Amino acid sequence: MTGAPRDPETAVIATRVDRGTPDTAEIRELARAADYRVAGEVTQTRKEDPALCLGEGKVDDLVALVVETGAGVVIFDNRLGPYQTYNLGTRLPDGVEVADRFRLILDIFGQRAQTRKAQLQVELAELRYELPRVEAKVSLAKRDERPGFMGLGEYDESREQDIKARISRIREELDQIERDEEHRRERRRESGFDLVALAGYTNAGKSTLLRRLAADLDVDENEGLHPDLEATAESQDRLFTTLGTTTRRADMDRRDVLVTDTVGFISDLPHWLVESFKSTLDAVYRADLVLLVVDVSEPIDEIREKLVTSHDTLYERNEAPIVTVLNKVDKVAEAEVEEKKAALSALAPYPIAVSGREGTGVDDLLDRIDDELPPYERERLVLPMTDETMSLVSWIHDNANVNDVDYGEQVVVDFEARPVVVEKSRAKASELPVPAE
Ligand SMILES: Nc1nc2c(ncn2[C@@H]2O[C@H](COP(=O)(O)OP(=O)(O)OP(=O)(O)O)[C@@H](O)[C@H]2O)c(=O)[nH]1
Ligand SMILES: [Mg+2]
Repeated sequence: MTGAPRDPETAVIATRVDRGTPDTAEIRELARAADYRVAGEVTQTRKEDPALCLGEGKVDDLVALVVETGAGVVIFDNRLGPYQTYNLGTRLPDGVEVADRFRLILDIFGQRAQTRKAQLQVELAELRYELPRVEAKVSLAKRDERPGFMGLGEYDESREQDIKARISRIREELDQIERDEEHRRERRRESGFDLVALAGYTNAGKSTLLRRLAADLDVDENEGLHPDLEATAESQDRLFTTLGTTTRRADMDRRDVLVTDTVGFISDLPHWLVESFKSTLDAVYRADLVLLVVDVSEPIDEIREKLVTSHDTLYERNEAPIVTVLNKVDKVAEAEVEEKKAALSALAPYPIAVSGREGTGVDDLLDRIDDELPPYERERLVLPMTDETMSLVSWIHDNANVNDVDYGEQVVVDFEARPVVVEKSRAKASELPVPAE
């Protein structure tokens, strides 16, 4: 058989469903996100073949298509077992790679991981993907009583140990990063910030909305408090544009709010993959408020399904209130938005409809953020006039909304702030030296 010369960046898609019509839209988008050119697809509706996933005849079609197009990789939308991957590899021309949906997602994450944390999470996910595959090989070698058969058994056994050791080292490092980040969140709250997180499926428009909500980047003179502030939050019409977390300050007069953008969800994510990204999702789990962003231009069934999955992921750990944001209203007629709101009312009561791209509804969203966050407390402190008093007054200016300061024999500060800030100001006030009579 002769065909096109093999190109490692050209992919052929394969999808099998138990029943119904296979839909390859999402897997094509994923392939595109990993920078593959999709040259063709084979699809099949039948129950899974244990050896090859697809049926024999379909695999022949697949091989022919690969030869014809010169594809260097076959991407299955299904999850492939280790043996299926191996068997398919033996059918395909030499050097053609076989990837499944999860392998592809890991590749995309690997390409996008820039921070140490993101890289560790990707490596953890890869090792967790590989571990059961190696374990399967080891147990097979043992069952066959052929340890060391073709040199495989022993190598795999030590590989299994290496993977386990590496997993526990990565976990330790990620735990440390999580502790540092938790500490940073506490410091931010103590300095008067409310923490809001954007969550939702990939491509819903989270990063676009973040830019819309964000004020300038000049957050704070406090060195080191905001090392994750970024000038850009990239948006692209592509799955998984954002992998790390980006934090920016919201443009609000009433409060100091930091908004964090996070990695998007996707359907069918296996548990181990979600777990590997837990520390990224901590920004969501530990926020004071979550904005769950959905693309309102999608079909209602898809929106519903995405909301259900998002709620499952969030409610497991989340205590903060969730506000559903229906984004991309510029793409649909107003009547359709109303219809969809009504249809979703059980899942998403009182959603806010916005266009992150055009800015529609963003003021309503800011009002809603203000309403949902815990109310500010009002306080009036009477301070002795000492040298240290001025530094406390300026601290209060930095961390609260000051209504009035009265300088007389004593200093009277009237302000509103987050409860933690009020508490801290009281503590600081009680530490002020009492002036000598
Ligand atoms: N028409 C329209 N397009 C939008 C709107 N908001 C975002 N988009 C587009 O939708 C695509 C995805 O937007 P992003 O902001 O990158 O989405 P995201 O949720 O951050 O995606 P990930 O980072 O992959 O999780 C981009 O092409 C945006 O320009 C909107 O309000 N209206
Ligand atoms: Mg993004």
